[in-house]
Amino acid sequence: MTTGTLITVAPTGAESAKAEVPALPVTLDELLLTAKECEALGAAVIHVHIRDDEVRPTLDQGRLRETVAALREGTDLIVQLSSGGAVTDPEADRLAVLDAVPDMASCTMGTLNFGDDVFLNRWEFIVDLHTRMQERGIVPEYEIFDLGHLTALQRLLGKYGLPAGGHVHVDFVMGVPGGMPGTTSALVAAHQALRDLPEGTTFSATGIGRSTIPVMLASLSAGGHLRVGMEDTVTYAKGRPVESNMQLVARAVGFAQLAQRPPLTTAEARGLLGVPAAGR
Ligand code: KMH
Ligand code: ZN
Repeated sequence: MTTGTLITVAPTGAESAKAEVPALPVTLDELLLTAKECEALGAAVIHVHIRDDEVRPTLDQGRLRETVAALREGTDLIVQLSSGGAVTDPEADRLAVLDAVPDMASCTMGTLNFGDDVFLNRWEFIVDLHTRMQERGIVPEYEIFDLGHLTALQRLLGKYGLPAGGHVHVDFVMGVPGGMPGTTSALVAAHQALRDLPEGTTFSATGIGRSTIPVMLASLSAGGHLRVGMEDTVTYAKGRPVESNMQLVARAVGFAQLAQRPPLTTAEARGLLGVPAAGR
């Protein structure tokens, strides 16, 4: 059954430098303002990476807790912390992200080349993330950068059971150099592979860079949801840098409305994903 559209905003990421992308929200105040404005436009989930005082990516525990608290206080958004961090982050720090007890956390389902780097996600590490999230009632979003990651997810769920909340939600991150391409045919292949996962599994998709729009259109037409934001997209159109995350969310909302699948409210999104109501 086709539903409304879950819109996730990923406003910052760990890859872009503030010096090169001045509109990137990097302070807590900037993140909070972005979060409020994106929620007002139709976003229901925020996928969060944070920066330190030198605007480098950080997984500092105090800052993560402060960020979760501020987003909960200032918005109704579902707060999803990245456990992926930056490619240089050690596993222990990535696991410790869960100590900040967000509503959701990302869980990448395998290792891949990531441009010139390697994004390392060993099987035992994935199992640790999944089982600790089960114990703490944190709902995972499984990040799928390649088709084999869905096979790994099937294995994970078969051996260790369903995630907290009982619902499986994946995000196809497409167009990373080293992962699946951001094309309609790759999205259709990934969508078809979901048949091997529990019934009712939902998916979002995000296309990096110039694959943003093709992936958005393909996802909507396949019944999928959308993740947009400056983590993945810093050029709005040829020769036009993105001015703000709000610009990207507004475009996604417009596409969703054209598809007659308007944005889900935050309450509807909690229902879909199995995330407890705000203020638990
Ligand atoms: N920054 C990438 C290496 C996630 O947030 O879980 C990993 C990433 C995935 O962004
Ligand atoms: Zn991320």
